[in-house]
Amino acid sequence: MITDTIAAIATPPGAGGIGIIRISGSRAIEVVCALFGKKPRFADRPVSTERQVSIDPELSADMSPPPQFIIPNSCASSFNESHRVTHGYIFDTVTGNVLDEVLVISMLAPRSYTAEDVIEIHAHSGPIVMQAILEQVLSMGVRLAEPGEFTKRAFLNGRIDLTQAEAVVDIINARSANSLKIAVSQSLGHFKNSVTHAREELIELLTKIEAVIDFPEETGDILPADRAIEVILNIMDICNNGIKQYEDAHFLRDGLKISICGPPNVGKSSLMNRLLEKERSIVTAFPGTTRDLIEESLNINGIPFVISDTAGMHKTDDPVEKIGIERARQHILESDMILFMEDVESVKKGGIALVMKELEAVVPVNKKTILVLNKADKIDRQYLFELPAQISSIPVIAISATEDIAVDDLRRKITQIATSNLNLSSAVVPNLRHKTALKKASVALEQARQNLSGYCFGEETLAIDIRSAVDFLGEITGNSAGIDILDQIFSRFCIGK
Ligand SMILES: Nc1nc2c(ncn2[C@@H]2O[C@H](COP(=O)(O)OP(=O)(O)OP(=O)(O)O)[C@@H](O)[C@H]2O)c(=O)[nH]1
Ligand SMILES: [Mg+2]
Repeated sequence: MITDTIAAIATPPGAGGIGIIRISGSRAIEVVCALFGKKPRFADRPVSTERQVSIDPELSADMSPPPQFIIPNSCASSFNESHRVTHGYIFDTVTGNVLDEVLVISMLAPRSYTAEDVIEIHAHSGPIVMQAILEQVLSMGVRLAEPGEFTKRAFLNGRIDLTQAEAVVDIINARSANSLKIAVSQSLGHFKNSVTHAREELIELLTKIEAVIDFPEETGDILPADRAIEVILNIMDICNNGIKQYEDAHFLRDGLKISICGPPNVGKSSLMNRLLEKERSIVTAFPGTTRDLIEESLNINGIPFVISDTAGMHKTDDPVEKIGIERARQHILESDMILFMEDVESVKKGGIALVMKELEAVVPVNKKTILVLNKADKIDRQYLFELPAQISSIPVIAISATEDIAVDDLRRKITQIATSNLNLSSAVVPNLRHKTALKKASVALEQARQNLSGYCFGEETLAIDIRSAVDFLGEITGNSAGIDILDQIFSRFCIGK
């Protein structure tokens, strides 16, 4: 059970309009009461239940009469009302100095982010004032929160499941409108609901199987195999659809890995810079300029990409180039899409079949690929018109990276290919962790199905497989996630979230 009270600055560091200090736990209200005071009033207008504090002479320089303020002793009545905003001042408990004028929002358990009592102090956002207020809070015996600890408490207190906790990070890190849509859908619990429903159906099935094992005489025909197979197949469908949705759409969250590769000096780095709209890669007229992988994130037509410029591939004895070329080869295997580039003049001379041979030597057949013929500005238009738009299922496009010819067409082609299998109607896109668990659940269920079809291994084995599937689905929502999984997920958060 969680007992201590935690606090952290919840807004980014640096100067800004408003900075928020968040406190969560059973002592949150008591702590803010000790630091908070209503509008300072002068001693000549006392209120009976109030206590006196002095104010920093610097702050009170233009105030008269002398620096003696009176603040109410008890603010508990304001803060004990949930979702109420209270205006006032935070004081240094030792000196009595006003630290800042603030708004305090109280959100009482369980109607808060963590499902505990939560206090938010909205102050002026400057590093010194925020730190001073936080130190006051911590001086009251409150612990500084660890990264993601507020969200972890929301999970441990049962307000959200693990998929919703992960969605919080995805919302913060969303790199496009589509990534945000997926993250918000997940935070609203759409993925959780489908996994929870599937898991509950399996638990019901498991209960029946265990009854058959424990009380064989009494249960009779409690478990018709056809009905059990139907349930299992339905849940396998849910798992397999989730896996497919990950394969087709995970790039909307993680960014689609796209790699520009090809022989040296064809203009790979020039295209990289053109797409990024900045001079990121070094461009020279000398072959072999790019030697290492250069990776950058970019957004094309609302789709997030992670694009790489690679070393030109050719036979060489240069040891540094050799390493770069090996990295490029490896990177092609790891990428989701390849832009294989050639100089259109060499294509005109050597024929497109030769280029296709070079391409097939380094790019696996099933990889999404575009053949990009660069330096179109140097070739006659007639030749460009005659170029095929497609060769053996690979789209071909002629562009000029430096003269910005047809680069927009290339952008459109890239996004069209990237989204060709995309179905965002459900907006549920599992992440890699979910996909791995769905795969394991699906394998366990397939074993259970085979068992039921032939009743070859008996009810005990059937129960083991179904229990495994229940546990794998529980890993997704957090019902059966170990400490290591929780640590891994919450370490991705920032302090204050
Ligand atoms: N005329 C013309 N020249 C280009 C075009 N794109 C690139 N170049 C030139 O081709 C040369 C090589 O360009 P890079 O972008 O460095 O080529 P690269 O493929 O990255 O070369 P490596 O890093 O050596 O593999 C430079 O002189 C560029 O200015 C283009 O569209 N038209
Ligand atoms: Mg280069």
